[in-house]
Amino acid sequence: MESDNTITGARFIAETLKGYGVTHIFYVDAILRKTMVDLEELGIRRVITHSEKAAAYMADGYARVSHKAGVCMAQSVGAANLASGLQDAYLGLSPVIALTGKKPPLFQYRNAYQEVQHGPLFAPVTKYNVDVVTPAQLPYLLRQAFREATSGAPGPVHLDLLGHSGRPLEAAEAALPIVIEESFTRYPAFRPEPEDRVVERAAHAIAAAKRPVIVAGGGVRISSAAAEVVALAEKLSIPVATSVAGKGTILDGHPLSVGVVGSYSARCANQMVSEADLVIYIGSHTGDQVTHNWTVPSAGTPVVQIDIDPAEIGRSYAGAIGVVGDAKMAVAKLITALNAKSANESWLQRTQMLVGMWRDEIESLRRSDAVPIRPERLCKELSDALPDNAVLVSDTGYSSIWTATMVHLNHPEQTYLRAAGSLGWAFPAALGAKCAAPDRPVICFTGDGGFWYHLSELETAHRHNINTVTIINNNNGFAQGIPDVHAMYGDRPGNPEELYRFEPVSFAQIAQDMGCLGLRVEHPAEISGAIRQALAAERPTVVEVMSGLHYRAPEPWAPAG
Ligand SMILES: Cc1ncc(C[n+]2csc(CCOP(=O)(O)OP(=O)(O)O)c2C)c(N)n1
Repeated sequence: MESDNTITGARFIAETLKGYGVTHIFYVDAILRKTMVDLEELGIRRVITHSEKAAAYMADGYARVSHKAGVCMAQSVGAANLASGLQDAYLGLSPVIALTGKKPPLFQYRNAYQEVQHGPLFAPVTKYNVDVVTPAQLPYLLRQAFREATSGAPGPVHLDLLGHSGRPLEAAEAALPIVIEESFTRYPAFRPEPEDRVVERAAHAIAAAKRPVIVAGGGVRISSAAAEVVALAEKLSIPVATSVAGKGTILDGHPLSVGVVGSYSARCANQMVSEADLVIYIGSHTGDQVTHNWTVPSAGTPVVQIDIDPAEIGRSYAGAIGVVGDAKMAVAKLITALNAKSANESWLQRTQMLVGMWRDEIESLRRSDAVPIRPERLCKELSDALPDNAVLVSDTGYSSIWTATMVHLNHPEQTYLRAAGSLGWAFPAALGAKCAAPDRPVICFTGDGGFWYHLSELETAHRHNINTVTIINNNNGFAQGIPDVHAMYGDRPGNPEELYRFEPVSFAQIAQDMGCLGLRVEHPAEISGAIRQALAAERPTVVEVMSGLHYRAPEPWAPAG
């Protein structure tokens, strides 16, 4: 599609976003106000949020579910807030395009009101971070923004627009050709295939392994490679662990599934990966969390690593056999290169034994009738009530551990998204996810500490009919750090509770007051009914589940020494 008529910058930006398939943008006024008028005409929803960070998280959740770039915006003074919201997208490899306004050159270096340098704020959280200072740059830099965000390992980009709200660019009239490059309207923009020779080398190592384990990372979701990963596992009877971000690659009930490995993990997954004689990482950054500080597996364990980014190969496990390419294409090629092999029975028995022991250990907790409600029981009820096509969006900390280890995904169409570490991410991200997939049930799982961050977005959800279900594991405080706080006090007198306890507040009541549905659950037997009522409500709903600060999530298993 191409035209070279003279148009306003506003029209150009709006039509380009439309052409790239953007259906919603998330922002805080005042940015591109003239463009907003064109966006309305083109049917793009303009979602004003209550903070720039929430806007970035919404764009992130939108991008993770839509497989398109998410767009967020802020004026000059909002840039720092917006940048802070890109940290999770950067760590989670999510293609978010951030647009900000920046005061013109004659305002620079003379104490301009409300402005610090934006470049350094965005540098650590973007792949691409540039200024747009004249309308003629708009066509090639906006196209480049989509190109950078959606290709290779996806990630956030930032365009700093001339004028504190971008007005000089959007008001200008110029010959601005609108060129939509189809490949970059979604991600992965391209699916590079690995070379035959490296596939053969990896296949040889996999065929020779006696105790192989696959670790599927977030790259499997980015590449939509889950079916291929499971097919590879089944062809050679290889057990599959996942990172938290990779959860959902294989059904939790699959006989080869060993659960989430690393620091937020199922004991059996860490045991299996530790005992492996070959670990096959697929789309995993092999960072501290998925490897439990590089102890699982131990250094020196042979590794095959499939990644789209050559710089990742061997970063943590020296000498890794690298397969560089898109995960879906690479695994498909590996499947072709490998002959089916009869299972190593003793390795499969070991898998079943360790998984069985872990399952037995947690099952009594998942069925607990305790009051206050145990999070494990909440997760079991959530697993049973989760619709086949649900998107489950989890916050970080204990919320990540509870959902990663205790929620069982039973259907291949279910999607699991997790915060890459930012407390409070999940609720706005879930709203963005729902904008991307209005026909899918979107359920957020968060603690009260996480929910406090962006609870004002309940108003946004109500205003835009973004009907998510938010389950709050409400223990009136920050549970995860409690043992450490008490360890720091030791026998010394003082008030450790001041460091983690909040005043009791009814989130269900707050939700009601903001026009949403609020349900409060105090007994385990009521959880299922409340979740089902929330899913049927067709309103933004908060299900506040009264839990306890003293409940501890599973500690990671680590090898001796
Ligand atoms: C931005 C940010 N600040 C601080 C933390 C550290 N942190 C992780 S979990 C947590 C407590 C979360 O409390 P809540 O959401 O209520 O869950 P709970 O532990 O009580 O289940 C904190 C403070 C973080 N991950 N991110």
